[in-house]
Amino acid sequence: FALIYFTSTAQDYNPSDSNLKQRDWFSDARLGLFIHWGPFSIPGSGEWVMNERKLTIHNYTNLKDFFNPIDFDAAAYVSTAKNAGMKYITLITRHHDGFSMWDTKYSDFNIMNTPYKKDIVKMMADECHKQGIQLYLYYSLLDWRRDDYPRETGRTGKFSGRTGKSDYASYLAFMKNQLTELLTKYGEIGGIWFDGHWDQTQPEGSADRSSRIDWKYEEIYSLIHKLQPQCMIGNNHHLTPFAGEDFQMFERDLPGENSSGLSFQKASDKLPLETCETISNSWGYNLGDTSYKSTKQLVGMLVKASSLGANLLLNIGPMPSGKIQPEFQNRLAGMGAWLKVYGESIYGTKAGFVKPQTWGSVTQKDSKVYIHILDGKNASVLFDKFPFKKISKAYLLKDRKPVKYSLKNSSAQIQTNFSNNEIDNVIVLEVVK
Ligand code: FHN
Repeated sequence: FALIYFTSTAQDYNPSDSNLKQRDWFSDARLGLFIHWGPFSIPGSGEWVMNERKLTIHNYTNLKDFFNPIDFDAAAYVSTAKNAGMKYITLITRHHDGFSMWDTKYSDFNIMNTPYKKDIVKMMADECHKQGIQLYLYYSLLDWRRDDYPRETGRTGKFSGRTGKSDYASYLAFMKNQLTELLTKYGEIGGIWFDGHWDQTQPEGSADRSSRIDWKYEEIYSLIHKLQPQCMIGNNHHLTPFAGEDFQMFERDLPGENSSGLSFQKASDKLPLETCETISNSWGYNLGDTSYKSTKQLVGMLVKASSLGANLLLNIGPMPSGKIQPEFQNRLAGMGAWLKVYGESIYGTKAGFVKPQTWGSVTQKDSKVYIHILDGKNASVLFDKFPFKKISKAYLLKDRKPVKYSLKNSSAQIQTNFSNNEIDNVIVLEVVK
């Protein structure tokens, strides 16, 4: 007789109840704060500065001796996020430059070896738990400094200065050790946000989008789910979600669009969705980038993402000192003020019955349909396949002023001739299914 052993792998992953609950929570949350910050902020040229300026490992490593963010205030970060109407924070713990923002035993290139000497992940985790906001952790799979990371390019050139032989088994053990620290020392973590998979994807343009290495995700993912079953896993690989993942993200793109040229994946109809965007054009602090989006544009992004059933993870790149620049503060405050009035049409909503239109977008919750008029030029909007039997009421969300409408033979027309400067005129339709 034979004994059959079942091992739990990512392939046969069954999310725990706590994980399903976390997914539901996440889907309702709709807005989060992405924070790209670390010693890479010092030169003020974005988080890719090491790569773009072809800095040697030796010279780049010197940055840790200058990282002393005396103005960093975790409590202020968390309250800034909360006041912006954000429900979670996704913090860079280690970007592609390999710097660890926490007290890790597994790399010397970490925050405790800077003049600052304080564990930023701990300060943020403590404050998030205190103020009741969820913490997600960004972790780069790609590393520009470590010898064992399997990348041959630049190994001998000026840029890298890497000397040893790549050794994925060793690199994987390192990542597992670090992830274990992150998931055992900082309380409950909402999710892990992986990035950098694309570094190993076959060259652009090739029909084969597979990876040059086997990342052994089943080992990484099952470790995470074993340590914290509720912890959601997302991977910014720009592909269809892999087994073991709990949410799907789209970088600088709405689900189903590929305007950035990065998002080849179809939107999942099973997993929660998230799209990430920047306020200026940069992720990390960039002195030269003043292309700030307006509050109206940012609200428009949030509305559009919500209308497709996705969260918006909106990024700030704090200054090297730890200060959040006023241009970001100002827009975050603007979004918070807008959400105070209109939050009902965003939080806890589902995708609308139509895709975003030139005039705006639609979100839905129970028997309410929210028509977001982001561009009020049209006198009315027409839905020729309106999927509800009846409209029992139509009014402005802001002040409940009635709005004119008609519904005949599944064709609904809603009057939208607004001559105001609202960021978004939100019309509520109370409908019968
Ligand atoms: O290379 C990174 C980039 O620096 C940034 O972290 C973004 C965020 O989505 N992800 C990568 C590019 O895909």
